[in-house]
Amino acid sequence: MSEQEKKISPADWNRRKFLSFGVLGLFGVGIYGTWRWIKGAPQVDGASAPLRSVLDFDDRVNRIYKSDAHLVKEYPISEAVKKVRVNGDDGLTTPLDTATWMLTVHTNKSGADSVLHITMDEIRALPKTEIVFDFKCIEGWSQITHWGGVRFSDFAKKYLVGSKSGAAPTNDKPADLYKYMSLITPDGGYYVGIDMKSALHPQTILCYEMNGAPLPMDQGAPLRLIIPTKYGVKNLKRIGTMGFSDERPPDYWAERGYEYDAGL
Ligand SMILES: Nc1nc2c(c(=O)[nH]1)N[C@H]1C(S)=C(S)[C@@H](COP(=O)(O)O)O[C@H]1N2
Ligand SMILES: [Mo]
Repeated sequence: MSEQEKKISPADWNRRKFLSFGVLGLFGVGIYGTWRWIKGAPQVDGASAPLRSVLDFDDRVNRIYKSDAHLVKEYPISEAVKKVRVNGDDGLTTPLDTATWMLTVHTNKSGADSVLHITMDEIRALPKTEIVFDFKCIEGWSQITHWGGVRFSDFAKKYLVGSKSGAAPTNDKPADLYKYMSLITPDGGYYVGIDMKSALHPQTILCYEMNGAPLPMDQGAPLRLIIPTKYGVKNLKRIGTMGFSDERPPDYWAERGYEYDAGL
């Protein structure tokens, strides 16, 4: 036996055992207590209240650090994949006649519920823009994809929606903007809430083309949202109804425990 290896007396051994098991036990009780606290807390939007406040804190950090000047990286068209993945068909399973489809918009102008019905021809008549970017899904895949349509900001300026007064909406006048836009599929099977600042972001588009061709049905024809500053979940396919409010609109995945803003 070397000098360093001192003998431990049985009493000392017992004391050490008692201490370490005690610490381990307390640690366990602590974890169990925290778990009980999280489980027992009331549910807020599909997550227990303590977890939901962590998710909301995340949203706030994102909002502070990601201004609308922050542009998502774009790629040359040649890098866009030809076989675009189809993910999620909630709200797409009911038959839809794209020829008679119209976009329903609840403008909420001056707080009154006025409704617009806008055809695909009217939407196609607006300035067209294209974007190639890395589309990211929270399930852990991403794809460089190519989309075409009208900037939401151009649409909103043309139809004067998104502001409370009915003036052209702009991020320069936040007091006159509704806080949220809601989008719902025609059958109500999928729905998202988008903060207005992100909706008016220059890369957010109401999309009707993919790879230079009309949007396929399973990708959300006739019109979907493409919002590169957010995860796939917010890129609602097959828009039926659009609305504006200061309250957070119902959101399919936020109700199932995901972060509300889903910002990137
Ligand atoms: N109507 C509708 N839109 C939806 C979904 C859905 O299930 N239904 N899934 C979302 C998710 S999770 C992702 S990742 C993208 C996928 O778009 P893609 O199918 O065009 O790849 O659509 C989003 N929009
Ligand atoms: Mo997704």
